[in-house]
Amino acid sequence: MSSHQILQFRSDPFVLSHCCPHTLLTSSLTLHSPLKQPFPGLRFRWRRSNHTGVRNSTTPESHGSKKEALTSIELKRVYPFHEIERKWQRYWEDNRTFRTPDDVDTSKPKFYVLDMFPYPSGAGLHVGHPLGYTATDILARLRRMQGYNVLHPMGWDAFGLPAEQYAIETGTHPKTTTLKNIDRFRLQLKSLGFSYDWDRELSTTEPDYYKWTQWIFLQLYKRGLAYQAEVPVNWCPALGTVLANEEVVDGVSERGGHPVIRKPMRQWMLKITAYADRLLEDLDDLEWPESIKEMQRNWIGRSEGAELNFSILDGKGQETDKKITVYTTRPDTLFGATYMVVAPEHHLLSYFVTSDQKQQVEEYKDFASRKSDLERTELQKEKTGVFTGCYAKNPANGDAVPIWVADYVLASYGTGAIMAVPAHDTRDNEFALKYNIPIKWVVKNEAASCDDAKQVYPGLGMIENSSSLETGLDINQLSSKEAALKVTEWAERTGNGNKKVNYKLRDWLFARQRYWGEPIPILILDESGETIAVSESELPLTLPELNDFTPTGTGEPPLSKAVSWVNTVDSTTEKPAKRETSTMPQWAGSCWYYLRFMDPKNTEALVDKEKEKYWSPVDVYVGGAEHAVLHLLYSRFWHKVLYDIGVVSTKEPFKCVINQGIILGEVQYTAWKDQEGNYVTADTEERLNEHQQVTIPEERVMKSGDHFVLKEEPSIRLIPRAYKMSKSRGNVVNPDDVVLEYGADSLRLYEMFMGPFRDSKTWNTSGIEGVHRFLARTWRLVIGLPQSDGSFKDGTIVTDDEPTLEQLRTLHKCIAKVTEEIESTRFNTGISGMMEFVNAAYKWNNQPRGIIEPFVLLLSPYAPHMAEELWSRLGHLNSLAYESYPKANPDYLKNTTIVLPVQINGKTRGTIEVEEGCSEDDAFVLASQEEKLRKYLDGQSIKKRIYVPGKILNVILDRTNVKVTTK
Ligand code: ANZ
Repeated sequence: MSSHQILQFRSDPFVLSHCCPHTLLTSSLTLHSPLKQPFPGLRFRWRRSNHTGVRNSTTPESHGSKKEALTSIELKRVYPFHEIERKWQRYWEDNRTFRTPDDVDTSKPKFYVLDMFPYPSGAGLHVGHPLGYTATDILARLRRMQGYNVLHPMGWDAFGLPAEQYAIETGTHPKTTTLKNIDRFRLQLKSLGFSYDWDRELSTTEPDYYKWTQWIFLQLYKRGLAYQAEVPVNWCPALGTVLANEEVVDGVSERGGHPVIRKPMRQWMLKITAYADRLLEDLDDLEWPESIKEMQRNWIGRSEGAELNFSILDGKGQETDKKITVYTTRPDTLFGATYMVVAPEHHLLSYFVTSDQKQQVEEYKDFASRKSDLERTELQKEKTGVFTGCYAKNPANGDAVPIWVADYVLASYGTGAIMAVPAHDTRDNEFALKYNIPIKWVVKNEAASCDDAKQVYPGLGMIENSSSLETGLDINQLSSKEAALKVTEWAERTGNGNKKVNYKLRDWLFARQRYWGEPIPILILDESGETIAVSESELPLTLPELNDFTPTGTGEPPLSKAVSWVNTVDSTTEKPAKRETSTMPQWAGSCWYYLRFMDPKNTEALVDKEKEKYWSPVDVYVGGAEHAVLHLLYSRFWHKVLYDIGVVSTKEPFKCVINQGIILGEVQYTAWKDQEGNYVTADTEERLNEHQQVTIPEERVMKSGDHFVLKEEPSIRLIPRAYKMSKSRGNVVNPDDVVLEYGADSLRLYEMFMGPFRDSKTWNTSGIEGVHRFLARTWRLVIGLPQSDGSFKDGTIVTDDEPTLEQLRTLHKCIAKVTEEIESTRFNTGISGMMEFVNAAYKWNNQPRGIIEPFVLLLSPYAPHMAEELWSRLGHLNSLAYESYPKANPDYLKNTTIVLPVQINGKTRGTIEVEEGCSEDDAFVLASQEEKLRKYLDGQSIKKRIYVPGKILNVILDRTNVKVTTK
């Protein structure tokens, strides 16, 4: 059979239809080589749908994008994903296929792969969710088939603000909203075929779960790691409530636009700072992206420096016994401190502010209370401040320096006061120039000198202008480093200060004035005001039912309205007490859920010790980069506390963390039109903003060089841009629509095929069509072509023939590639490997079982529904979920062609490229077809052939007899 005949036999009408949609139904016998039509890039224009291809932020122009619906026959011809997917989802559910038993055989290796569990929002899943979930699902399915015990659970991070806000607006209880949203999320996730063990599903809002969140809080409390302190909160007088940071936009409440001020309130805090060093050190051994580790390091923000004391001077310039302590990382610049700044909230401010300046200072404090810490420290913002009228003594030289109050100094960092060195600190420099404060250079280096008093040099260098006869301190000519050491030693010796390590990390504000959160299990005794822990045996302390979630107006949390719940007695002393009415922040439940998944039904302990020992740590944890800092830091903190008290056996919870990239909306092409309605090209026109923007559909766009232009008017350049998906932009892609139109396997495959897993990428409907087509081709490769009514026959066209060497090589190369790519989380190139296999297989004249079955197994982690269906049609009675994952045989992976010298009558006349192990006959046929050798062989008769496989072919001609023909 010639290769052409093979192509005819295997020719696939559906490949052809992509390039020629109009011939879809009539051209099924047209002959094209499938190889000439690789999968990507081609599109089913006739299938473009409204749901998945919406792009209309500005005025959309529709032009010739007529959409035709698929007939039911056409739909069937593609492949029956609607039937298959539902069928297998039901099968998995009925058989609890992915259940991880409680009593796994612990002699087997384990693999715990976890998604950052979602907040079940009212909007349902977006296409960003399945990106991470598909990746973890592929890993879970792979490891199951490789013989691991796999833990792959899913749950809900369901406490939080939106449900409560919705409750305030509509009166629907947050629990009702939450359960409804969870049901929807669960349904959506199941429709995507993820292999979660649904028996382990949990929600942070269930008392059985938050009992243990409360238990952990009590362990923290007992160890002095949970305490109360006065801390500033966002207080909105008009709404009478405390607001979360995300509810405050530019100093006003998001709801209603009312002014918000910072007001100190008694709050529960967690002492995460006690773990700062361990949180920092243990980062080093984690297999996390370097960028996340760096973000965590910066957040913890360890810095080394000194605390130095400046005595406050009285009105006559005499030293008082009160001192302001500053924190500095640059003790070497002490002689350059020409003023001091205290934060508006500094505890000594009211003590030393002079009566002349009092009013100005009070007004300034009020002004600063309206800003968040973030706004206050923004570098670009103009610095503001007020002189307090008071001076302090620079301990190094006895100079009197003015004390200012300014909000660029935060009360919450260091000591809330600084020595300002305007020659060497940028912020101080800006401030000093604005308020005419002297600037004194004390550090120089080759690149910077003090010629220009307005210049600032923040680097290190050689110290100058830094000696005092009065104090005897002299650091001139020392390097910054030596000087810093000397100043610190001097300060310690003379009682003027001490060495100090500081952290940016603050203790964690752990209370919210909200209803929809875990109650904090603390009682306040009526008599003494003393706080005591609710007894562990009384947990869970359940949220009382409440119908009115509106703020109390006093700043008291909504729970204070549950009077009969609030008023209680301490069970041990029988003394009357009130319950704490603040609730925990949303972070609480997500801090430890990965532990509960190991043992979700345990009523005696948070997690059984043996189970924890087996499953810990999480091997792969996948989620969005937005959780790179806080969630991971808080979990690590709780985990370390649990480690210290013997609940967990590992120091760190997550061995490997991967952040998936963001999916941006489909690229939108923008053109501009002038008043007359003529297009204006985007590159030359400067005043584009004055023109009307129009969005151009993709079919009217073409690429010209590096640019995109209007097809009908190529001189008009367009601007392509991908935006974050948002309702207002109208570019949100709903996964449900994609599943309906292309099936879950196509969505899974597409999200994996879009690009490298960790990169941001843009949605592209024609991309789904590409992978959908690949799946359809795979289906027909195994099942055969559809019948005239569009349906497919039962069974497969697979044969029991022995696979050829070429088939085995193709398969094993595919196995090696796909396995390697999944293991390295390069899911996109794994798919390319499978596409190459299918392309190659289309050229064969048979599809042996020994080749197709392993391929179906390879495909299954990516497209599990189709793979299960093929597997069952191949005659298997059970799910393939626990079949052995194919292993590549290295014998078939070797580079298989060699260059063989060919001699004619003992003289080397040329070479041929042959497969290793090529037979003598095949080698001879190749030689006789080779251009150079043909002239020696054509028309000759052969006396003898000497063939040494892999080494040489020698053809001895019979000069008397002319017989060979190569035609
Ligand atoms: C004098 C000085 C001279 C400083 C100089 C810097 C450069 P990090 O590294 O982030 O820890 N600082 C101290 N407490 C502050 C507060 N509560 N609010 C705002 N700024 C504060 O930064 C430490 C430096 O930040 C300290 O060192 C202090 O300014 C300032 F050439 O002291 B430095």
